[in-house]
Amino acid sequence: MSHRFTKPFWSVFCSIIDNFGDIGVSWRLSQQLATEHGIAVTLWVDDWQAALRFLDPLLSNEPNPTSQALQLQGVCVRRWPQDGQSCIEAAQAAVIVEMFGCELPEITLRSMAAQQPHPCWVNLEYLSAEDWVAEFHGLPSPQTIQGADQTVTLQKQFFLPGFGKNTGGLLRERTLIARHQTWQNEQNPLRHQLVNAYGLNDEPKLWLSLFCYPGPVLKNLIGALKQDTQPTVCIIPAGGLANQLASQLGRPQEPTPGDCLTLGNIQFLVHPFVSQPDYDRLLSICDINIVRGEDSFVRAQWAGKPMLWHIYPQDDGVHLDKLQAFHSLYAGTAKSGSEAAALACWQELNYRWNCGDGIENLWHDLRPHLPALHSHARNWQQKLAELPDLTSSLVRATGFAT
Ligand code: TRH
Repeated sequence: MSHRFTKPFWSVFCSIIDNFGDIGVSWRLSQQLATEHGIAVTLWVDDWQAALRFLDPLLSNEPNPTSQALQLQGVCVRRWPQDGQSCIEAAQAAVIVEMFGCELPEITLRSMAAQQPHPCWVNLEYLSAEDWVAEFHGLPSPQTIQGADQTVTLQKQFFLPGFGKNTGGLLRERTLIARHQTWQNEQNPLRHQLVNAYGLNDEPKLWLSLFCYPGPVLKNLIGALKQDTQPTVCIIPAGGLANQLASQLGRPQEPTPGDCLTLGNIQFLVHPFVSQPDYDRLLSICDINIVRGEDSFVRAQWAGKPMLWHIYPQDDGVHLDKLQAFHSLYAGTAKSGSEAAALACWQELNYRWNCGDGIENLWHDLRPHLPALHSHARNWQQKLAELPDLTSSLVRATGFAT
């Protein structure tokens, strides 16, 4: 497919359901389209205040409280079209990306139908390691739009991220693997900066980052970690998760960035919510990353370090099928008997933990397997990096390859 647009303009629509996963992925994609593919992108977000909170670590100035748009790193971030004019403007794009099946404004749809040629329309879906992803990736989904005087059928295309070559792949910036290499070469000084910043007395032996959902899983994890006999640090973002941790440790006050909470041999360092690149650096220098949702889960894999994944829980329990699909794929690439044994132990722990069970014994059993898990995580990172990255695949699929 080729396009008449010389300076392509894309509209990316993001509805922020909860947390920062939806905006996290949408921002990453938009930014990569702009900086690596020279595409003019407008990212439309429905929850403007949540978007500002997420982007805050990247902003040099406090945004004007009444503004509805900002220009950041080559991306125009705008408040979801509120009036007829901006709905029409949003539709004047060469490509419309609907993130995670969010519903586009009615006027935008009608305006897309009125354009010749119609914009290319893509629904970028959530990530899953399940087999059906390869079958559904790229399929068209005809949409009937009722225009002013006629009915028009637009083709919406499914674009499904995934771990295999017949999927849309994963978001990966061009320099990401090299940046991890650099951070890991500088791991000791980078860790030392944190030791100094938090005034720790001992150099910890084990470094963890912790970003799971609040609730019983945190309690079960703390129950397991507190048995550790060597000095451990666990870096946790300020907010709901750190508040639950503090209340479980019997601290009356909500912790703030810079606080350090101690439990036996573990020191929990309360960290500010940092920018995505700074979060990548944190993942790079930890021994185990405990991540969640979609984006932090993918970023932990790019860090090439062992991880635990708290999958986004769904009421109908389908998340456990998704979890097991990923386990099979990940553990299926073990390169030695020791990696296979490590991954069997890891799988059991990660599954039981996601089911809300206690994991004290499993955590104890996992610890000697860390070197094998690390070597597997590095191989997995390299294997994934052989696939095309999601943004390049999307640009190609829409006919804008440079
Ligand atoms: O936001 P998440 O919990 O999960 C999402 C949403 O809940 C979404 O509705 C759901 O559908 C989806 O999961 C499956 O977690 P996730 O995806 O890891 O997103 C968090 C983002 O925040 C990610 O881009 C990483 C980023 N982040 C930072 O930039 N700085 C930080 O300090 C931390 C801890 C995270």
